[in-house]
Amino acid sequence: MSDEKPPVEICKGVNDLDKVVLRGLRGSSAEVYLYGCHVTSWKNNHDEELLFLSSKAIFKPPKAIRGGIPICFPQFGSHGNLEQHGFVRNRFWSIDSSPPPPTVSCNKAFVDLIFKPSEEDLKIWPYSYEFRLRITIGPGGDLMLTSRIKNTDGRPFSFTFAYRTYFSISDISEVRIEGLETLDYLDNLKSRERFTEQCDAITFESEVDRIYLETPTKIAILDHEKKQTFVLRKDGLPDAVVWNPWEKKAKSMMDFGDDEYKHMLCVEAAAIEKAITLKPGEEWKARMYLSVVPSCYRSGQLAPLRVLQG
Ligand code: TA6
Repeated sequence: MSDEKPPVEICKGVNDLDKVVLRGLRGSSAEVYLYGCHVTSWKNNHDEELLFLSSKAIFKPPKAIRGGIPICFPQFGSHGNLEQHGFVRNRFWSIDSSPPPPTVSCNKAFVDLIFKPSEEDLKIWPYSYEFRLRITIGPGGDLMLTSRIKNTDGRPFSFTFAYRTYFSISDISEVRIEGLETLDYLDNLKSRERFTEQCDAITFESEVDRIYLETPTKIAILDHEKKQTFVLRKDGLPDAVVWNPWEKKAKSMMDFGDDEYKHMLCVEAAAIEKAITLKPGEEWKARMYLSVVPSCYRSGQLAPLRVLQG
């Protein structure tokens, strides 16, 4: 009896919440909770964790899980009359019984989850829709999230959206982001005032909370100490949010350790500046593709640039 584990396994997680474990071919894996359709773990072929999950994360409604990849819909942030970041991140999703046809080859492990608003949700946001999310782990360990939102209502509706990925990093003072240089951004620390990025790479020495506008489809997060680069590719998501709460804000969050800001960085594929509007019957699709590559960085030689141009 081989003790090989199945590529897709539904099991119990923290607080007995249902989760799905996806296993790649060479040891990589990912875990998704049905609560919030929340990816809480992504590990490489050496079983090393690539996503940050707070040691104080709360796995209990109505709190969203602190870390991993929370999904923001139908509202990003507090700009609108809904709760911060919308509500699908603190709702229970279900396994999709009629998923879209699999476009993925057989050597990929994937799961399809679906969310449809309840009567209670319709009182908060009065539109009907079907939100399908496919999470796939590739043979090489890449992680892909594909969202399909279909307007099943008789009226058009508009929304904003984000995959709020918390990357696990060695030390916040040792990382830099490439691909956002010269872009305009809205600074959430300055009532969304608009600025232009002057630096040729983004580094961190204080709280950062910015929405970069109309970014390239590829962004690199270089971790010198770990000698690795996260490559974030995105389709249908023009913006990118960069967030690190730093010391003071970290202390104000009860589900976040005081020093944990040193080991996480949020880089979020998003559609914020221009809300997405869907007419009745229309479907919107957005994809985020995460991979991690070894990177050697010697001063003056932006080896990882090859990653962005590759
Ligand atoms: O994505 C960055 C951000 O919008 C920050 O403004 C900060 O508030 C963060 O989200 C966390 O939000 P949360 O509601 O999860 O505490």
